[in-house]
Amino acid sequence: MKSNQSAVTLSGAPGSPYTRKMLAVLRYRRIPYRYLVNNHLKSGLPPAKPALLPTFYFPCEDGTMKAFTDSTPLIRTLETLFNDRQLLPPSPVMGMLDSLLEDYFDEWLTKPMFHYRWAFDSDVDRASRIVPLPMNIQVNDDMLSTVARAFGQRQVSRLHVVGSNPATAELIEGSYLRLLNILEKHFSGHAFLMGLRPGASDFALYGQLSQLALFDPTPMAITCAQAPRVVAWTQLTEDLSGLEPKDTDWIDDQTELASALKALLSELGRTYVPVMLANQAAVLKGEQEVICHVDAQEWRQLTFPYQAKCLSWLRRDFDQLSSNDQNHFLRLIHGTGCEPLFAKT
Ligand SMILES: N[C@@H](CCC(=O)N[C@@H](CS)C(=O)NCC(=O)O)C(=O)O
Repeated sequence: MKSNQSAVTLSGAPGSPYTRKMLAVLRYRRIPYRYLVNNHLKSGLPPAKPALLPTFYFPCEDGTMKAFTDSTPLIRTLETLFNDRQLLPPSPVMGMLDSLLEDYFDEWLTKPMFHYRWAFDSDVDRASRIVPLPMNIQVNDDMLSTVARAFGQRQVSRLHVVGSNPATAELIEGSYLRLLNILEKHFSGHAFLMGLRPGASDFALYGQLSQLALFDPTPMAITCAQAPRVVAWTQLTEDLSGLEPKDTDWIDDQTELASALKALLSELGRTYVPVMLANQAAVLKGEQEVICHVDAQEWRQLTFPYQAKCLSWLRRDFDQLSSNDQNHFLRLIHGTGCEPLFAKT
């Protein structure tokens, strides 16, 4: 693929957290873009395989357009194609931390997001009727009812994919409430997770909160009541085109980190870490189901090969750090429960 001066093209939808993550990245980075709300087929662009939102289209050397998905590598691609206002921290240790937090929001916070949207009647009703609408806003009412019913039923039937069921509901909701408390405290002293300027993790968090804090009625009410700063932060992070970041704005890994992000890392250690490790072990053994314990409670979920890949990417990044940086990073995460992710096996 090659960079050119023309706008980056992507297709996505407002109800897709990963689309919102990438739109916010493009706005912050002042990268011109063309946003197609699911009409890429009309525009003659190739479909992505698997078809995921958002899909980016980049011109290849031979002049054809190629479809790319997955926000995490897409952020890294945009860093190499566009030089200004980069969002990966220059310090390798902070970069590692940013990637770990990004993965937590992408792979764990999506559980509360999907759970709240599809496990409560009021949320199911709103999402079924509104999430599909931007694809064809002029659809007639009869057709809308049919689409809403089919879409809602499909999504509710997929709750198990993120591990949501009556037995895990409390655990998923508890993790969201604790996260809100941690973030509310963090944002009372810091503009972003990565300091006075955002990193990839800030945008991953924003993507999920664009739904949890601003769209779905149950988590929106909880977030507004419990964490007003988190709601305002989500509104602000949607469009950071006016922020003027400086090189000195990154959070200082030597002094600040211990107090600011340790609580967040401990939250990862409590939920995301045991599930990611058990998932990887189950994928390696070819098992269909992950069974592990979170907070001394049983967690069952279909194995998710993609999440095993996410963990291998994090380990690859860790392995590429110098041994000094590895030790520094391990000191930062010491005592949080995140250490087993990077333990030598
Ligand atoms: N890891 C991907 C996840 C993308 C993803 O799961 N997108 C959802 C929409 S938010 C999707 O397209 N799901 C397919 C479906 O619902 O059929 C990323 O970071 O971009």
